[in-house]
Amino acid sequence: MLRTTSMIVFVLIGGVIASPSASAQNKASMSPLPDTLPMINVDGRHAVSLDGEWRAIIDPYETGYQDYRGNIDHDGFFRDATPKDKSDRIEYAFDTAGTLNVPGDWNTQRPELFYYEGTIWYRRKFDYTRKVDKRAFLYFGAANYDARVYLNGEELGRHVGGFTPFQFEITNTVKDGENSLVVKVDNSRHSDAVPMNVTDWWNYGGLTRSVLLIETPMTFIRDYALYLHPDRDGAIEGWVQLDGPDRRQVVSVHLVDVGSGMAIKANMFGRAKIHRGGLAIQRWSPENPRQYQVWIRSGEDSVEEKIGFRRIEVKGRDILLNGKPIFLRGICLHEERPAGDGRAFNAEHAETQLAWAKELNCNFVRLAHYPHNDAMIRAAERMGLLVWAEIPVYWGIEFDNEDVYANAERQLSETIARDRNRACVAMWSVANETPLSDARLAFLRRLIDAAHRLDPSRPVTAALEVHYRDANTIEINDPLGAYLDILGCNEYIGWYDGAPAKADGITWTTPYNKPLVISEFGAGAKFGRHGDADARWTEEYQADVFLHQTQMLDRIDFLRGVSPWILKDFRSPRRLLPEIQDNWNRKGLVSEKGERKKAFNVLKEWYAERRKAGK
Ligand code: GCB
Repeated sequence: MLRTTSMIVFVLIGGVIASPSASAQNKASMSPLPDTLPMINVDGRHAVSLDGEWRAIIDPYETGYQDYRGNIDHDGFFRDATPKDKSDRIEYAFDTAGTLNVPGDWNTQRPELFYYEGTIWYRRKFDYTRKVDKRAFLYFGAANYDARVYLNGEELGRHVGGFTPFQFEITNTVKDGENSLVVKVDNSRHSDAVPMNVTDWWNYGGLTRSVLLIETPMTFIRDYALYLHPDRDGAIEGWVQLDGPDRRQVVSVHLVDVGSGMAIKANMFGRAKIHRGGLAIQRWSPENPRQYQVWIRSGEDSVEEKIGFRRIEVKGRDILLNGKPIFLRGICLHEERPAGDGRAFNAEHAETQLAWAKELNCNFVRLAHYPHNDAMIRAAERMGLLVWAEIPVYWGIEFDNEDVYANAERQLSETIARDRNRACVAMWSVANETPLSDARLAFLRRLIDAAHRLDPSRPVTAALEVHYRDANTIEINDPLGAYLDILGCNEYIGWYDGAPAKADGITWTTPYNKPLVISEFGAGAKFGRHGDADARWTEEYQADVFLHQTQMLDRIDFLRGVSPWILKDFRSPRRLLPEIQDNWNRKGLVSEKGERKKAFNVLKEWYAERRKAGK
């Protein structure tokens, strides 16, 4: 949440400069949220959904925001305040405007919005009764990309970044009776945004995730972390952070299924440290995705959710899950609905796609290229899939721009804050295919430090680009590798880089003593298009790429995981080839309708063999 850009820059940059760097092997405990970040686990709280039909005014010239000279109109033409005089509202009317569903992208709700990029004003009315002993918050799961929020005509604040949650406290702004909530959402692309103006995915705009009105007691449980002690078996550690006037309250934490509880008094900062040993805890893993019902109570407040407990570490070239080396059999996913177009936003969307991943024999998914919705992460945890979680530092963003850095770090903080209690999240990725430069190295080193500082318990990775040492040797020597815990690398041998058989002669090497995850490889194929294995866009060609690739991957001795590109065909404005692409990136193993292409089975069988061989 930010009220002005300059404020958030100050907060974040100040944090970066003042904080020591940490490493993933560092066993220090995770730090609580800065006050600018939203509360966690909103599903486990007392909330009223504001989802459903919202009135929507499509405003490509931002008439509700700027006057005819292009100046910001501080009277808030579209903010839907009580009319001040008769001349108000001559040229717009929410009451008779069309509607859009929330959550949901606008592009797939009305044909005329399919390619729309710009501003839409959303309005939703709700009734409220103020209570003396309660606080009220508006919580947005995500709005792509730039959101300004107004309640009863008053600006609450602004949030930039399309894939992370934000909240505004409205305890003193909300009124008894009818309230008018207006949100200006602008998905215009900019070269100094994160992501930048060029991406290989659809720029779905709107209130793409749920909106909630959350009530809490005056002092409430804002944030917490609970995790397995890094060295001691059967010990849970963590902390609970209270927010409000009575910070020195007692906090109790119950692990319901093991019948164990603990009660600790919070300190003057509202922080209670948790430690409990001697617990018979089964560790979460893809084979046994065991979760425990956890209740946290303090004063009038209580939250609950299911949490899995596990350990993830990197040792030399191995990734260890609960102390044992694991090979990550993965697949990449975009956040799109499994059938038809549009952004995914609920558990059903998540479960359908993750079931396809399970059918492929996966134990891992790379959630590209931005933080996916909370329902996706929770479904992955329930279903036993480890997650590579990522922020949209993608391609050529402005690495020498301090505001861009602040934006990227804020999105990283918001992601880590929301998901740090998820056992399935195995690593944070800070970048995808970023070109080598000094500015980029400095930017990403800072971001890696920030990830380690915000969450010392998880490894940090990035999807690097391929560099050839000679015609037959790929060497992962990107200087960023020195700062990552896990090396990620995207390569397209057989598609952008030579013919499929080129993979047969390629050797991989690296000076780093670190595990490698091949975070992308793939080839385009239109479902139902058949031909010889050397005919591009056929299912046979794609399957051939997967055959040669998997044979090559078997020869990389420091390979510890793979996530081919990609589970399902996805919308992309960069994919222009008529009759084959038609604005779809066709590298999916299933079509946009869920039909399996031939390569699906190639990968499925290879993963079955790897699983059988225990590697
Ligand atoms: C990549 C990008 C991914 C693209 C993919 C492609 O390397 O990371 O976002 O969609 O290639 O299909 O070209």
